[in-house]
Amino acid sequence: MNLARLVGAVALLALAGCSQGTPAAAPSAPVSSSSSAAATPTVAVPAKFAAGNVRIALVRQLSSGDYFEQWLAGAQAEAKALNVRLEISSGDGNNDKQALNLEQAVTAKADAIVVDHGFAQTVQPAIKKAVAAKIPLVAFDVDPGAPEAVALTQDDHEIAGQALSVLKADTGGSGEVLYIYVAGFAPLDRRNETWEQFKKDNPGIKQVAQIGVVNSSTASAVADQAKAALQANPGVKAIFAPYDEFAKGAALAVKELGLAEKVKIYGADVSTADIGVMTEPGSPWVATSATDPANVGRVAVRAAALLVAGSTVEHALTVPPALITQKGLRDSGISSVEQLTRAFPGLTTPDVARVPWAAS
Ligand code: SR1
Repeated sequence: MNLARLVGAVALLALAGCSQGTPAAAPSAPVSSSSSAAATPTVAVPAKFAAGNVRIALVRQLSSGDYFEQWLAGAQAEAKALNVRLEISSGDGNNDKQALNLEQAVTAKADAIVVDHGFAQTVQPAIKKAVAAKIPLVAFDVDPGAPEAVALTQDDHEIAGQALSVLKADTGGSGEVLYIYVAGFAPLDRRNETWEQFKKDNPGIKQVAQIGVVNSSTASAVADQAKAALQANPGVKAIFAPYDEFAKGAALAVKELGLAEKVKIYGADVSTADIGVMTEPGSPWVATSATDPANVGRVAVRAAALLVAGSTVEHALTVPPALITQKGLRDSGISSVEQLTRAFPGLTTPDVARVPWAAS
């Protein structure tokens, strides 16, 4: 992709950049900014890292789906770069199993623990044990309930807000909407807060049905639910689906019912497969707001590594999203997350939990 095309891509995709809550109307050209410039190490590698003696336990609630696979790939790449052993477990959607895995990480005296998703009531008791055992802990997308832990999130209010800004522009702020949501997942709960406020601010928007399921085959389960909901509500013109597995399921339902001209989808997250779905001919998925999940996985491991080294890390770390539209993707010929992150350096956040002894 040449430079002129990249500049066009930036304008077309309306990248939110690094400023939370402020879609960049006129984003800067896609050259390295100070936040994305490669940095050379400023301090020596701590002995424990140099010796390969650092173990970080990654305790996951979920592992299937594009988002979670990309996130893990980023975490593994960062662990390799920092010479850290990443000990990975997943509850595979079973919260009790995740809690048990977390207890085991505490018992095994990991040097640090990253908790990836989970329900507060099932992980907080074991997080308290980690804190009592002085094991540093980073909690991604789950409230750790402990001020000693670092809480890492994406800016979920902004994710919902960006997608809904396109829904509002497309619908003129009125019409029947199908909403996809499952309560209890912290990022979805935060996006739901924005949706609730959006409905208050836009009384012409009518939520006619709510569906949703999170399991190991979320997209196909949601597709079945969405088909039924669309058949029961023929006036629906928009679907708010703020998780990419929801959006993929919704897209499948809309296409199978032959409604792609009439019903548009506003989602969250991005992957190469998602970009494929958004850009295929006749796709109803017109906008998504997303971080680069691999970058977020990298940030989680960096934050944990800093804590192991005794460095101070802010209690709350937030990764900003970018607004990505179907039109922008098509016009700029972007077909993969790799191309997307090249076009948008703001999707990579090396200054969030920067590790001073590592090159970035
Ligand atoms: C079931 S929770 C799914 C969400 O977790 C991450 O925050 C992703 O953005 C995804 O949408």
